[in-house]
Amino acid sequence: MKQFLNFINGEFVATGRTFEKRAPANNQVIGQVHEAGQAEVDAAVAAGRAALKGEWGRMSVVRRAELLHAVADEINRRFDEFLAAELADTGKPHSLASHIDIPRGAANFKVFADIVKNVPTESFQMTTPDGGTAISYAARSPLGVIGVICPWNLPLLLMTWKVGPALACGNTVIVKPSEETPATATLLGEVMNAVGIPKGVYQVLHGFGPGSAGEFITRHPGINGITFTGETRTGEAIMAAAAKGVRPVSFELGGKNAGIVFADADFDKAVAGITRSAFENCGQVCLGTERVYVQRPIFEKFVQALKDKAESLKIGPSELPGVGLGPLISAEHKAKVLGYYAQAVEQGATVVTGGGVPDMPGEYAQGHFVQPTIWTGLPETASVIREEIFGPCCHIAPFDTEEEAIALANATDYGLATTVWTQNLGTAHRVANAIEVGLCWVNSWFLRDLRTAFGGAKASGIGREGGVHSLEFYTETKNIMIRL
Ligand code: NAD
Ligand code: 6OD
Repeated sequence: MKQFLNFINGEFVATGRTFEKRAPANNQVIGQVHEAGQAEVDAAVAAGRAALKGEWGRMSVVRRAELLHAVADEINRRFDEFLAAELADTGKPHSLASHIDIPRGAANFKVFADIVKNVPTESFQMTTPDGGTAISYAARSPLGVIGVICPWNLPLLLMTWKVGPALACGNTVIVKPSEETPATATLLGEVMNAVGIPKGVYQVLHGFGPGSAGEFITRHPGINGITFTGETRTGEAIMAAAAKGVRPVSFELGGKNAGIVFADADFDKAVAGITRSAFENCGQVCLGTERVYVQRPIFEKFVQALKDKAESLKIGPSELPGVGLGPLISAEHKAKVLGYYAQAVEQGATVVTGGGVPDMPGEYAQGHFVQPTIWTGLPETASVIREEIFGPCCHIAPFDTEEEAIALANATDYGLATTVWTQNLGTAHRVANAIEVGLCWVNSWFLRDLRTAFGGAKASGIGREGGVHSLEFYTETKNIMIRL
């Protein structure tokens, strides 16, 4: 049985307190995860602080960047191992993990190493009150030991999206992967040792949130900042923990994202785009579209086309050729999603397609598969329109005017992402500017340029990461003024 150990100060550490990791596709136990407690958190924080004072703290940015390139190269060299680990943990389709999760997991190190190496800081010259001259310049230093608390939906990608810039800026990190997906963060420990990242720079502690590693990390006074991706409610708990000591937080939280399709959109591209945004990764993408608004002249045709697409998705385990929809992550999450499927019916939805559990052969009958599901006919107050489900489902409603579409999209506490489909440039710009989100895609979805700002408005997050924006969180900027 695979053992998922903690990675502390360059060593793999067993604790003897274990919990099971089960495969989403068949619910079989695939490993034992060693839960970290307060003692392991204390040890990791001490090692992280020592590394800041050692070779890592003295290292030039050029050398750090070289090492991070080596990390990316080593992930790519061991691509198949990372892929196998991610597939075993998540059950997602092979094509998805091999094209998105693992390549981005490696790229996150190279991109931020290059950004940090090449981005200048500001400098000003001024005349002093007595007619002299003073110059100011900004100097960046690392924040310190960063707690990186991660979700399970894109485990390697979302973890390295934070670890890459944190290390590029000279910090040390303590990663708490989701209890559902311990594998790739652990494997990355081997990579760090192999390429010569000093001990204590990258560390991994396994466990849960409250009363476990997550809470112990976020409460620890030796943690200088916390970067978190996960549910908004969890963010509230972490923010309360971070308040003690006034530690900064960077939060990427939940969403209830709208897709808006205008009648003038390229119809086939819009259908393909919303198929991805509603069903990719079995709907377990924070940027996913669970509310779709379609302009009335094409409403019926669009609903039929999306139904056809949903019904053509092949459901199955990672390795099934052509699979488009894998399982949900866990039995608990399956119960939550099916609970929403039931509520939609109770609240009067027309179920266009899906709404239940597919017939799966053999061992996969025990897996966490659900049908891709489309509803129409619900009032905007319905729970499946208001609350984040994080499953392969969406409600489609018609709209008449641009103003109505904007108002519908904005009528939520969340503000993460929107995808807008139109061929009218004016409509695209007006709508994109009026939507209250951190990310607006036009005629596209989840298209990424890592130099750009990424994050959520309203209850979907605090702060922005990506490009130079990551530097704002992962460094302290000091202004140095010199009177000449
Ligand atoms: P979650 O909030 O349940 O858990 C995330 C992590 O937080 C896990 O590692 C968990 O163990 C830990 N945790 C839980 N309680 C904690 C506490 N009190 N203190 C410290 N750590 C704690 O989220 P999840 O179910 O893993 O992920 C799904 C959620 O993440 C969805 O809401 C989704 O929208 C969101 N998400 C957002 C983004 C984004 O970029 N905005 C990206 C991916 C996922
Ligand atoms: O692409 C990224 O950098 C990113 N943070 C994606 C988030 C996806 C949410 O599920």
